[in-house]
Amino acid sequence: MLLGAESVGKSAIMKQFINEAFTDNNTQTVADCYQHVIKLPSGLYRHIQILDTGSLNQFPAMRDLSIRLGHAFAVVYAVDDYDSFNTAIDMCNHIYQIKGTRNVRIVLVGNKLDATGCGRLISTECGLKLASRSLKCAFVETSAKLKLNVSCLFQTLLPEE
Ligand SMILES: Nc1nc2c(ncn2[C@@H]2O[C@H](COP(=O)(O)OP(=O)(O)O)[C@@H](O)[C@H]2O)c(=O)[nH]1
Ligand SMILES: [Mg+2]
Repeated sequence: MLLGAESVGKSAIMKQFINEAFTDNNTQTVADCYQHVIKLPSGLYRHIQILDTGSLNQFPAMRDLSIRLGHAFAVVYAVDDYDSFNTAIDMCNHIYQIKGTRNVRIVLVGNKLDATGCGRLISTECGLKLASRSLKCAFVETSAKLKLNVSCLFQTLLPEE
């Protein structure tokens, strides 16, 4: 399940993973569900469903139901958007709360890695520290635009067997 603030690039990451393409459009997502077959490191194939949440945040009851049913979560922020970083922190804690345990597969994702220089507000160290020390979850930085680390993200997110 892909969660995070509006416009951080959730749909772009999804499209890069499924279609291997990047289109620079900013269409709002309500909630898109993708079916995909992946090959696991063990050699087995698994059928997975990925839910790209957008405006679902405006429907907390539905969002929380999806969280309750979900197996793995990518919580995305944009490295050039401080508010989205705070939203991601809140979202991770919210997932832990709903699941009632910290034993949940969460990957904190800093997207828009290509926005370097003055565009970047959240450093790699900052994201990594938060993930490892406070949230105790995995961490990856991606660029949906340049297709950096997108497959790595899904590898971390999905089960090994
Ligand atoms: N520079 C850059 N822009 C991106 C990246 N990913 C998404 N975007 C842009 O950010 C905007 C929002 O993307 P979208 O996928 O719709 O965000 P969502 O609301 O989280 O689904 C669009 O204009 C995308 O082209 C990225 O990795 N780098
Ligand atoms: Mg979207």
